[in-house]
Amino acid sequence: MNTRRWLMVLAIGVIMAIESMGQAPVITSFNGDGQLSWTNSDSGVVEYRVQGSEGMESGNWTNDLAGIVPTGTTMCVTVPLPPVTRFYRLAAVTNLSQSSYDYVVLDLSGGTNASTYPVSYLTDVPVGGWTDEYKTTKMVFRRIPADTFTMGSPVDELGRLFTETQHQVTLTQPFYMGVFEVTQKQWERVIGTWPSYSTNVSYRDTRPVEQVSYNAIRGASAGAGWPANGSVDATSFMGILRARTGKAFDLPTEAQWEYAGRAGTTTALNSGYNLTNVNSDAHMSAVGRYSYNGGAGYTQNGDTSVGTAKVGSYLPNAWGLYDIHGNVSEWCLDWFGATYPGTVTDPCGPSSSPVSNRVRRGGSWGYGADGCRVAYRAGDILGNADNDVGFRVALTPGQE
Ligand SMILES: [Ca+2]
Repeated sequence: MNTRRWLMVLAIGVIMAIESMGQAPVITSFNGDGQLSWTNSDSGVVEYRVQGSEGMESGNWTNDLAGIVPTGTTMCVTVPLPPVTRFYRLAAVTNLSQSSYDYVVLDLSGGTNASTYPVSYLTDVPVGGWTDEYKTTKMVFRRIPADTFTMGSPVDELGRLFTETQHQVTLTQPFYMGVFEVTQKQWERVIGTWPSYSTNVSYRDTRPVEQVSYNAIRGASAGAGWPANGSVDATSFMGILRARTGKAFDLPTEAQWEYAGRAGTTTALNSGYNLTNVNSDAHMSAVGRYSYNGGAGYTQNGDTSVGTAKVGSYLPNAWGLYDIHGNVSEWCLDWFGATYPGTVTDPCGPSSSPVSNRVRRGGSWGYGADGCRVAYRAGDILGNADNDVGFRVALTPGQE
């Protein structure tokens, strides 16, 4: 399909110049903040992305502005503003399947009264990066490729526990993992409550939600069925997300969590470093909030220099995931077992736990460096809602 619609942006305003063929969508608005949007009403399978150029005649449209949108969805991207004169177009994409998108974005802005949470797709981090919008009224997920990796820690890793036996794990399906821990504002948009210990209203929106139990996230009835099934209670956080998106959002399995958290690394920290101290460690200080870079000073009404940090405040891993180490410890789907099985494919944890412990991973603001290692494992009782435990959301295609 040779279809193009042009949008020319000048310092004096916006002119839409159209070269029209077929049924391509039109760029419908361009506001003062550089927000360019359109709705793809094409009834076919063609998808579109925004491309920009310094000159309409140059033929150089390599600056992809990262907005692919399937049929029937409204897309909005941020583009550079004048005084630079730029031209934008929608380019048809005919050979990308949905699984090729690098990011999924959920729009939670409708809040608790919304009947749907729109889902859109991005091929890259937006121009300007992940603004607070993506930590409050939206939620963003990164595509994680399928592969085989070594789970657990080597016997000589400083701070290691006996529960971290190394073994080969194969994940046969790519999945999407939350770029950030779920924040207090995101929880409020879905559930309508502010359950967290850190209550300072000037900072709470972009802090991770805590004091949320596994039962509150997935439900104590149907949601207790993992690994026999992936059901959740309709009134739980995941139940509401599923009802409003039609997609089977859930916690990650413990293997998905560690694989995504490592992003290819085999060291204690996903920055490629091992610890030199089990308590205060300079490399740990760079990748997450823990006891020795502000965590220990927590107070209920403190700002983000103590207790939990604003999500995304420290260095991400190679796949762009933030706060794998520290901030809040993160619930995973699986029952906690002190030992790992051998070589496994798509593991989903033990079939039960004698003490009703589900896995939580990554350590928190209350831990030393050894408890924030990517291989570190802990378990917690289903109904516990500790002030250093939160979660991030995952989506595994095929489980929808
Ligand atoms: Ca964390």
